[in-house]
Amino acid sequence: MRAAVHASDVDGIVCAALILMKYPNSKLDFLTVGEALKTEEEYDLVVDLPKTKNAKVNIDHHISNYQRLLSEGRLSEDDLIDPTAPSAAHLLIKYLKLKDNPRAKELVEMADIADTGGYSKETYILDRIIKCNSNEPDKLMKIAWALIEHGKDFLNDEFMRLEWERIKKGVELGKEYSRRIINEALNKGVEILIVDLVKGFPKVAIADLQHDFLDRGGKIIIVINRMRDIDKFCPSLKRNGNLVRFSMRVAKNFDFNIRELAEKIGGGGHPKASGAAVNESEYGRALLTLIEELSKVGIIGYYLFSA
Ligand SMILES: [Mn+2]
Repeated sequence: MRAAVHASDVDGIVCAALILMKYPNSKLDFLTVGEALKTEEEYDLVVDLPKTKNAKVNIDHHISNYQRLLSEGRLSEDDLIDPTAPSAAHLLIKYLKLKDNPRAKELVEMADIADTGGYSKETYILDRIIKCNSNEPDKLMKIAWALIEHGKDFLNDEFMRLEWERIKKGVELGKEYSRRIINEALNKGVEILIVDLVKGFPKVAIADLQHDFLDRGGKIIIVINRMRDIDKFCPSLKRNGNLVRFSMRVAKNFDFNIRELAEKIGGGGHPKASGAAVNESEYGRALLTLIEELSKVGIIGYYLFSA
């Protein structure tokens, strides 16, 4: 089995684990969405990613991929794409006929929680370990095998335990910075927060910054990552050329489709969680587009972070 999965989240790595459970000798590639759109590699299976050029079967739950395939006439009978599925793993477990396997079910549960904005201690920790290692295929394979062996108790795996011990420090520092940023914003009555990260914010804590702002009553948060320095806690997370990353989240109870906004600056994703990567030279224009659109929605705050 030659397969590609999404490199940087719980769903993607759970999909890798499911494939390895069924086909232990699979050769897996861990791709970003951008890489999937470009690659010419031939795959038997492409999961939790846009359908690659030479993919036999695509299994996914992103509506943007679904619409793209429809409009390009590339959706085949063998593909399994359901935008209402909570995770790609949710579809893959059926495709691989692993539904009666308790370990497989346990892993899919984690993917469902992770991809629907839910929370469990396991998915939280697993997500951070994956994010930190998302550029290192060998480590991602180790994580997938640890999931197969230990399921939710993956911290019983020596590699996973040591990784978490290390990464946790970055999470804690990020929490401290986040508290400062969020307090200042909320004190000023900000509803929509744009945080522009220039230096020194632990990348592994970006999701917490977003979560905590929404948890404390914020409506929308956009984190812009244009940090150039090597991350202290996750040094393998290098910046992708001249790309600036925008990560967008909307509060559950706030009716706004952030995917449409993400698409305006060349990105995509889900209604509550989307993202975009824009060239540095386009950064100013993208920021302006966001501010223009969001100013119709609520009070915007802009926070430039450098530590
Ligand atoms: Mn997914």
